[in-house]
Amino acid sequence: MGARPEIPRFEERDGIGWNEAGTGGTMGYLAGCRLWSLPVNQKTLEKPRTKVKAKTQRPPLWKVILLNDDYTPREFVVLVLKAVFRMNESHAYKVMITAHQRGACVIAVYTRDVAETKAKEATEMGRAKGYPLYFTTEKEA
Ligand code: TYC
Repeated sequence: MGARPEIPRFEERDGIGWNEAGTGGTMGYLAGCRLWSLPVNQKTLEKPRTKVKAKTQRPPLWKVILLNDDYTPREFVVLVLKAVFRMNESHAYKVMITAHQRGACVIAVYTRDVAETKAKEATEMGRAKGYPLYFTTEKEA
């Protein structure tokens, strides 16, 4: 006869991949994982033919936005950005001046909890000194 193919057949039935060996055995795969194997000959392909799609999802990110006002001293804004958002002097200055000139500036993105906590903390630092400094949050598109 000689009808048996060199490469074992692979079919999918009932969500299970069946990899039939040339002479000796059968292997079952479900979603790319080997379920069992019986003695097989050398021609059996061990590599799963189905790919498992990764289902991990990143959490949505939230922007922290700094709003300009006419009263908070520039140096104080820089101080808060360094303290709460761990910016160095030159980055904090650039962020402050962007908010000052354009009215607002997205300063960082975090998970929702972290963004809200930092925005509150930074706003509270201004409030404690009697400044209207304000940080808000917004979900990233
Ligand atoms: N506009 C303020 C001033 O001229 C400084 C300032 C900058 C305040 C950025 C808030 O988000 C701000 N003193």
